[in-house]
Amino acid sequence: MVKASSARPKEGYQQKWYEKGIIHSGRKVLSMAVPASYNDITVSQSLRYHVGAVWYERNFFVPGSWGRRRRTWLRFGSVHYKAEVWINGEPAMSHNSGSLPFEMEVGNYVNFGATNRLTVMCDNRQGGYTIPQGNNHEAEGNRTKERYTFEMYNAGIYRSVHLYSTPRIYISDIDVDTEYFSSEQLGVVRYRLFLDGDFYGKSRNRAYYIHVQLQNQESQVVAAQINRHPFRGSLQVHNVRAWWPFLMNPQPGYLYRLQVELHKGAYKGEESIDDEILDIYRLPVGIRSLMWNNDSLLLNGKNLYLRGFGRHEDFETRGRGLDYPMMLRDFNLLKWIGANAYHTTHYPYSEEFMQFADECGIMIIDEYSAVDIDANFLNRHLLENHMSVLEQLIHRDKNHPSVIAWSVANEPYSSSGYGSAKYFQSLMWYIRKIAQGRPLTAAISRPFHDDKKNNLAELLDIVGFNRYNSWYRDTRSLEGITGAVTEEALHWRKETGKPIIIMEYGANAINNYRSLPLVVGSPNYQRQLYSRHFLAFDTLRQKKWFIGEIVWNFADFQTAQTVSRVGGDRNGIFSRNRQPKEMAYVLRRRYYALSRHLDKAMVPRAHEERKMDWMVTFLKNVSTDSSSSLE
Ligand code: GCB
Repeated sequence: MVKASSARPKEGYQQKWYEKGIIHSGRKVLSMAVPASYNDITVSQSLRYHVGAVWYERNFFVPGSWGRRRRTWLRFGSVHYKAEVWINGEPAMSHNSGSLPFEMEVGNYVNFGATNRLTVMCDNRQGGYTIPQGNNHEAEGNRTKERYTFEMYNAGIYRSVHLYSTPRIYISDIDVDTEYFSSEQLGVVRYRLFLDGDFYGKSRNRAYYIHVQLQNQESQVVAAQINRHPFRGSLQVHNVRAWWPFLMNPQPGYLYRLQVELHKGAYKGEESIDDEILDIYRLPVGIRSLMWNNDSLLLNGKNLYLRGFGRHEDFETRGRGLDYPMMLRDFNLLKWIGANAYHTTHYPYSEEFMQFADECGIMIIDEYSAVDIDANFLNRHLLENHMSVLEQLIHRDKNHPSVIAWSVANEPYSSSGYGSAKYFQSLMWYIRKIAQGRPLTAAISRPFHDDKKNNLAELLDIVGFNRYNSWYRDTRSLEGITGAVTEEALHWRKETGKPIIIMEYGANAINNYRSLPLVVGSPNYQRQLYSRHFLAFDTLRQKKWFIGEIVWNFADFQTAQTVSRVGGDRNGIFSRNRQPKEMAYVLRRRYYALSRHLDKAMVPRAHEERKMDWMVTFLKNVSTDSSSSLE
């Protein structure tokens, strides 16, 4: 990898590094790991805070046998932020928003049975019309200054890059939609298949048919069908095992396997399935029904109460880079603490993560990085980008049973004025049309005491709000928390008549930082702050339309360097290296107590069990009088 000058971000283009190879760029060539954020891999300050382009390069080999008989594809899981790709010096593809995959058929660019050169330019500069927005290319003298949202400082090729092949005529996509009828123990899987490739005339209609099978986890076929153009149908599964979230069923996350074979030959009924198989596509499928109304969100007919976390894909050295051990560790901790949901703050997590969420029964509020949408840019350019990234997100994640809602924005400027009414009406109109059976939500943080109307809240199916009572707001005044949270939830309910969820709340805690009287930033302050939120949540839960509590943040995470964030953001319930802070034990008691209380879940036989009883009693009996001491 080489770093282009911040002051001359176009130098790589002007000097055609993609043609000559970066070794001839005259810049220092660094070894760089993929997948990873590049910021913390070396010891260079300037690379860590680099604003502008870096250029990656590597050679790769393509098997000779792929050339004639198959199609060759190159796929990037995520490059943050902007990517341009050359193959053997030829411009091949570009993509404009990190955290989402992009791919292209590259058969015309590569040499088969030979070595090829791949060059990727990755530029982390964001602007007013990009999503996320930023303003990090403001030059100060000959230096480019970073001005991005404080937690979006990393850059690089975050996720895996795959070279793969498909048949010449191939299954390019599947849409799956499921329903579960509990009284009959019946599951329905509706599918729609998309083919692509070398079709001539009307041959697509007649010359192919598909053999669709649904297999259970013992590889037994539980439903099957032979079907032809337009390649859509539905399968019925008797004695079905539904997909359930963690702690709502003893066996959460049950997945069937949908296998679709594409056959060449005229459709003649059952006997024709010996014809040549052109392609096979396998997809894990969880069978469940998702519904919502003005009071609740229901899965398989049961009311959901979400208890979970916002999180960052963040760890030492690799930054936002895909990291399997860390991902697994996080799921293990999530189960240990008894949570059932993640809000993918503030970008789509990796595809591997989503597959794991399906398997573990962890529900996902799926979000793209429309963070802090700035009022000064609410125009058509931003809107089109906003629509595009959400469409890409929905396309990527539509088949995951774990996805229970799409979050269209985090803390946007949504108060009246600046054209926000038109902006959000257009956005919501478009996303609603492609929402694939999920409700739309967002995390609102605009003040609610002023007389400005909120132009987004009223359009949502579920209203989320982020509020840092006694942390960013009224720091130290723990007494006011319970009343303030209750008041705000009641406000949004009154204004919208929709289910309400708290999408972020919390406080920093630095391990072993103790003092009496209490100090801000100590584990005890964090615990007290949370406990007072719990009092509000338990009052609100009685109202049924309050459907969840999401903590900020799962773990401490690194941020851009600012005086207010020395050592990063310490809002974690776990430390950055994924060890529990004191609050983790309290939250664990609460989450398991809620699971037992709401979903009759079995709770772990840990020594905390007795305390859990205490917690439930405590939650039931405690008065909301803010003077009750929790020390
Ligand atoms: C927020 C943001 C989140 C931040 C958090 C904080 O409201 O949504 O991205 O990290 O506050 O700790 O400042």
